[in-house]
Amino acid sequence: MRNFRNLLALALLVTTSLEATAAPVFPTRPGRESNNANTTRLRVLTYNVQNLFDTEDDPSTSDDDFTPKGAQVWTERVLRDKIMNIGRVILESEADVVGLVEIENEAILKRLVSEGLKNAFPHMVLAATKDPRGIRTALISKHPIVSSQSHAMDRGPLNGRGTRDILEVALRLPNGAQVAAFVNHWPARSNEPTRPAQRTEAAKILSERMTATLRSNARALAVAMGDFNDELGDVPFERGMRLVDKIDDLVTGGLGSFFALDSELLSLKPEERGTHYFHPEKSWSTLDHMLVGAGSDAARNPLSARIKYKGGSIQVYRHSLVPTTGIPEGCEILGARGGRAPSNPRAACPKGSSDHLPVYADFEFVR
Ligand SMILES: [Ca+2]
Repeated sequence: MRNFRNLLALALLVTTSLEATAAPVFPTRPGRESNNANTTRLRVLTYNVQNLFDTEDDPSTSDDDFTPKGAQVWTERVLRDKIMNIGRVILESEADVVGLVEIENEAILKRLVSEGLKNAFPHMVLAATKDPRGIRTALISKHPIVSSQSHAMDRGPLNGRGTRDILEVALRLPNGAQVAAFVNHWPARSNEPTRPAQRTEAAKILSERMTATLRSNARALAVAMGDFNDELGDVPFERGMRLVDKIDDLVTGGLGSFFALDSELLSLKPEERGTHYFHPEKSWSTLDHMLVGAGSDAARNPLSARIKYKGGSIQVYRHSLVPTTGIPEGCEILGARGGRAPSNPRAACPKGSSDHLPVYADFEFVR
């Protein structure tokens, strides 16, 4: 039954994902999940898993590098290592909900869950995408998914850009608390002068969608995560969203204001709070974030949301596969920029996971 429901959830999203559905994100009927004494903590992890492609050529996308004969010599052996290593990172993190970035398709998401994660995450959903390489955002969860929407990023400066949808997922926790999770992968940094404007538009879309969900669900907590390809002080966050300095400021900021949990890490050195290392400049960037917003009831009285952020819990997760250099490594062949050695392209990838570090934060149920 559980597998059938997963398939149904995926099928529903795949068939409806090209346009956001008009259905309410949260149905009004209360959940029937029983309370579980072990689930008072909700750990949310966001992870750009860097090019989780299968080994098959999809003729409709530019995935050709990631085939056994492609530039990345993407063999089953390499892929198997990558799946198991990403699974190990996620399992060791003890996360309950994971926002994933750079997932090629439904089949590879299912392999990650069944092989890498030993089916510990029975609920999953995948966004639509207009990315030329076909990569998508996704979410996996130990808690039931109530509904999901895939928000196209195709207006203003994003029109014709061909980027990843924002995935919105409604989750219901055992105490009935409602969480709306938004998984993002904004356009990459590059020298193209229009990129900041594209990401500012992405920020506006995210802000609007979070606000709309919180307006209709005053008791919900909204959590946005993913790879935003911007630092918190960058223009897209400054102009595209209304961020407050402290979580308590959400009360006065009200609906439409958001707090970046990783603001709590800004006093750390770049190498301590960085999530991605840019080899050409030998510098760290913090591109992966977690933002929260609260419905109007929760803003007036944060306890009414029945779930709240555990202050100080956010951290960049330095998992057991990170080398002693502190710089995370994936399974790509990148030459001087790390990864697999080009001299032996068919070799396995025993330590590779991703060039991004994951970030997690804890929330507490209020019973
Ligand atoms: Ca493929």
